[in-house]
Amino acid sequence: MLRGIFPVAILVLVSCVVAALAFGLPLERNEEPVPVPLAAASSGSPDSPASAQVSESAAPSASISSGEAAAEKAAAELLPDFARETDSNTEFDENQPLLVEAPHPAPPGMVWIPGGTFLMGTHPDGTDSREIIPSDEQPQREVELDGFFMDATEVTNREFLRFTEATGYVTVAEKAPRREDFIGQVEDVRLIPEENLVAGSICFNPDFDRTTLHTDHPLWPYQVWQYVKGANWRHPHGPETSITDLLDHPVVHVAWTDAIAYCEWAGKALPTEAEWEYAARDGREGNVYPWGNERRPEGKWMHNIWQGQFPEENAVTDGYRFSAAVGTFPPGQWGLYDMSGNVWEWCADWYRPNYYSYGRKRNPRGPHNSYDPQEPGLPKRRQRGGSFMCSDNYCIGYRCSARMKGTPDSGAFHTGFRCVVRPADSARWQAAVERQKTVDSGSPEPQDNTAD
Ligand SMILES: [Ca+2]
Ligand SMILES: [Ca+2]
Repeated sequence: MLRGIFPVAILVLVSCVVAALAFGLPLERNEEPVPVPLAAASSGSPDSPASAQVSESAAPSASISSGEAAAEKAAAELLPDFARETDSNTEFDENQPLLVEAPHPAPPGMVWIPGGTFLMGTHPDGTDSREIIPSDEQPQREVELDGFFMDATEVTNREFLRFTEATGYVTVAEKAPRREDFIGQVEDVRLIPEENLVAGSICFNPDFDRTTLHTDHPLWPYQVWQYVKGANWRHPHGPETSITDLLDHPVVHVAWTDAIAYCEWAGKALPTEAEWEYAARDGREGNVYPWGNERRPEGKWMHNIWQGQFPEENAVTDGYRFSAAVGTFPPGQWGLYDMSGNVWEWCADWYRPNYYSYGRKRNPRGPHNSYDPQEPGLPKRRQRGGSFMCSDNYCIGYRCSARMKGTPDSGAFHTGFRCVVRPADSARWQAAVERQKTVDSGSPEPQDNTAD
């Protein structure tokens, strides 16, 4: 049977939205639906350099296709995770002091995030809290991190273009899903019309029927999201749109697996969720936003989000209905831009709502595998920071401590990423740079920063 929140993609594929609504299932009111699986379309795809890493590190990824049994298996794995994580951490010496000073100059486009200790998550009595604190942000806990380099901005279309031109990489959203990819997710895959098995991704539907929108129905968000055939990072709003004028905007419609493929090429990595939150807090503690607790200091918008009542009206008082070019809004003291808003950013970690109750203190890497009680059969990776779609009445993902999740092989028009380089991996980054120099010689791609 169908389980959990069934993604827009699937509803569209089987062309039975009304019937699906009748299944009536769970969607937390404050949860922005990060739609899913075309996901399944590419999981296990052998042509992605990321796929090997995913299957290697994540037993539950196989559970995508096996419905009930997968859910039970995932639930059974909830507790043993603690032992697995503590067994697998050998990449640093706990007796060494935290790495605070940068061991070498920052790679181009990156900034140094000095190591330190911080409080991760939300305390019920803190300024970082809200009326109802999502349970997965608790308990607040002390975390120690060694320093690392982080991209100052979200990865841009210009950077992702350079990657695809060098490697020929094709993203998940650019590949047509296969009927068999949906076994276990759709009751009868034969019901999927052939004409719907086309490549695409998830976008907002600004023309949704406002007369039939009932926000007290748990599945109302699916009325305002749509699967757009031909939408992908090159065509963010559908096949008729392009990135020609968006080269300095964040790349979107990238799945976690796409982000990992980029990282492999760049000799970088996705930040852990702890690294991301620590960096977002910008050396301060207990604040709602990276810059403090005041939404608009001196009346100035500090991030690109949704103003007004979602989904009916976006007042766009920050100047941007969709993404803004990276670096449009002010940076923090560590030089990071858009850690709140603009686009969601993938993190490396698997999702488990109770991870804060048992994760290790120093350099936590997240749980060994995923378990989301809302959708037990679907493994999830973390996303952070909120997007231009986040409003005060819905999602509120632009807080430092807010957590989101998504299946690793799905993207959307408001989701991108940024990378880190940990000093222990500097040689890997340097080697990637040398490889890129070889490929770049003879590349027709226009060079930046040319000053004649
Ligand atoms: Ca905006
Ligand atoms: Ca962001």
